[in-house]
Amino acid sequence: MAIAIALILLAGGSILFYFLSPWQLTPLASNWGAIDQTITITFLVTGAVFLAVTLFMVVALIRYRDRGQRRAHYEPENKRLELWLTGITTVGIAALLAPGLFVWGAFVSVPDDAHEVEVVGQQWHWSFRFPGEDGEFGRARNGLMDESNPYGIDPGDPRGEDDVLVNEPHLQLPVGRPVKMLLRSKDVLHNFKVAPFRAKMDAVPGQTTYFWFTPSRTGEFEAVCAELCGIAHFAMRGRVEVVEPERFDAWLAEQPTYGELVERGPGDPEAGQEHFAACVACHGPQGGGQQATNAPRLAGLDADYLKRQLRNFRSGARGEQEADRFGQQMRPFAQSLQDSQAIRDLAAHVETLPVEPTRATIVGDLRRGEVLYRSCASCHGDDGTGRNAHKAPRLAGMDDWYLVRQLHHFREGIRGRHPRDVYGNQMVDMAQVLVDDAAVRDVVAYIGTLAGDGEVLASSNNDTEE
Ligand code: HEC
Ligand code: HEC
Ligand SMILES: [Cu+2]
Repeated sequence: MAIAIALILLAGGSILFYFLSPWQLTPLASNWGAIDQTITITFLVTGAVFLAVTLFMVVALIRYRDRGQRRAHYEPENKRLELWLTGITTVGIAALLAPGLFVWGAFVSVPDDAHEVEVVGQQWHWSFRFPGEDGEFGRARNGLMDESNPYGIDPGDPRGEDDVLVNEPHLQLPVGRPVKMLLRSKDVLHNFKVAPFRAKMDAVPGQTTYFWFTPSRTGEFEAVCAELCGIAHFAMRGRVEVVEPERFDAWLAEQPTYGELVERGPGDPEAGQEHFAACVACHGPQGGGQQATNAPRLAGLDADYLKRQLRNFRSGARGEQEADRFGQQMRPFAQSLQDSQAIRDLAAHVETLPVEPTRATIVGDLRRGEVLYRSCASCHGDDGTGRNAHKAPRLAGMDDWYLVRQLHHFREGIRGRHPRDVYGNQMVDMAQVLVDDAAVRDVVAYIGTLAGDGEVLASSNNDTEE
C-alpha cells in the first residue's frame, strides 16, 4: 500500500512539476514554432504513457495484493492482449515521430531568398564567414588551414577574395530575413545551438551540414556548443545578435575580407619599437616584466593574443571593473595607441623580444599542480607555450605573481566576464577547476617548472614534499 501511495504521489508530482517548474522554454525568436509543437506532442505522448503505466501499477498493486489464499496464474501467451499492446504502442510511436519528420523536412528545405552564413567550429570556439559581394563562398579545405589562413580558404579560387571573415564568436544577423547556416568543423564533432531559435545541428569534420531559420525579433542570443562528449565544449560560447537590416549592413561592411587580410600582412617590428618606448617604464626594457610596477612580461606572447588584449583594454572589455586596479592602470596606455596599424606593429615588435627565465616567487605543491595542469594542457599546451589555434596564450616563463593574480581575477569574474571578452569568458569557466587559493598556487608553481621548450627546469625553491 505504501508503494501504491508513493507511485500516485510520483505521478501527480511529476505533472505538477511540469506545469509549475520555472524551467520552461525560452521565448521563441525564430520561425520555428513547429519545433515547439513537436516538443509539446512529445510531452503529451510520453506523459500519457507515463501516467498509464504508473496508474496500472497502482491498480495492480491494490487489486492483486496478497490476501491469503490467492495464487498467481502464469499466462505466457495472450494473443488478444499482445495485439492490443502492439497496436497502441505503434500508434503512440507514430504520433511521436511523424510530426517531427515533417518539421525536419522543412528545417532542411532552404527557401530561395535565404542569405548564407558559414559557421566554423573548432576546439573551442566559433568563427563565421559570409560569401561577400559575389554571393558565393570561395572553396575552403581543412588541409589548407594554418595560422595565417584559419578558414582554409583556397587562395587560387577568385570567389574567396571577397569572403567576409568574422574571426570571433560574435555574429550579427538581420531580423526577418531567412538565413541558411552552413556548418563546418576543423577537428571534432561540434554542435551549433541557439536555443531561442529552436535550431541546432552537428558540425562534422569533412562535411558541410546546414539548416535555415528566420530570426523573428531583435535581441542578443547565446550560442552554445551542444556537443556533450569530449573536452570543454561547454566553454564554446558565442553570441548571435539580431539587428535591424541597416545596422547589419554597416556591421558587415566593417568586417575584413579574406583579400584584405592577405594584403595587410603582419605588422612592422621597427615601427613597433618606437611605440614600445611608452611601455618600458612599467613592463621593463625588453618587455621582461617588473613586479614593482605590477606589469607582467610581454616577451613571449604571440601577436594574436597581444593584439586582442590591447583591443580589449581599449574597448573596456578588459580592465574596466573597479576591482581590477591593475587593468585600470593599463587601459589609458592601450587607448593612447593611434590605430590598429600601431597595434599590429607593436605586436610584431614584442614577438622579437627575447624570452628569458623569470624568478620564481610562488611556492606550491608541484605534484598537485601537475595533476591540476592536465586540464589546462589541452589549450595551453603540455609545455605551456600556448596554442594560437585555441587562442590560449603562453604561460611558461611568464611571471608567476601575474599568473596567480589573473587566475584569481578569472575565478572572481574580475576579468573575463565582459560580454565582449569572449575568450576571457572561457577562462572564467576553466578557472573554476581551481577550487581554492592553494590550487591556484600549486598549478602556477608547476607552470614555473615548464621551460616552454618542452624541457623541465630544475626548481630549487618549490617544495615537492607534502
Ligand atoms: C603604468 C604602467 C603601464 C604602462 C606604461 C603599460 N602597461 Fe601594460 N600593463 C600594466 C599592468 C599593471 C598590467 C597588468 C594588468 C592586469 O593585471 O590585468 C598590464 C598588462 C598588459 C598586457 C596584458 C598582458 C597579458 O599577459 O595578458 C599587455 C598586452 C600590455 N600590458 C601591453 C602594454 C603595452 C603595449 C604598453 C605600451 C603601449 C603598456 N602595456 C604600457 C601596466 C602598464
Ligand atoms: C578551453 C581552453 C582553455 C583551458 C582548458 C584553459 N585555458 Fe587558460 N586561457 C584560455 C584562453 C583562450 C585564454 C586567453 C583569454 C583572453 O584572450 O583574454 C586563457 C588565458 C589564461 C591566462 C591569462 C594569461 C595572461 O597572459 O594574462 C591564464 C593565467 C590561464 N589562462 C591559465 C590557465 C590555467 C591555469 C588553466 C587550467 C586550470 C587554463 N588556463 C585552462 C583557454 C584555456
Ligand atoms: Cu564543441
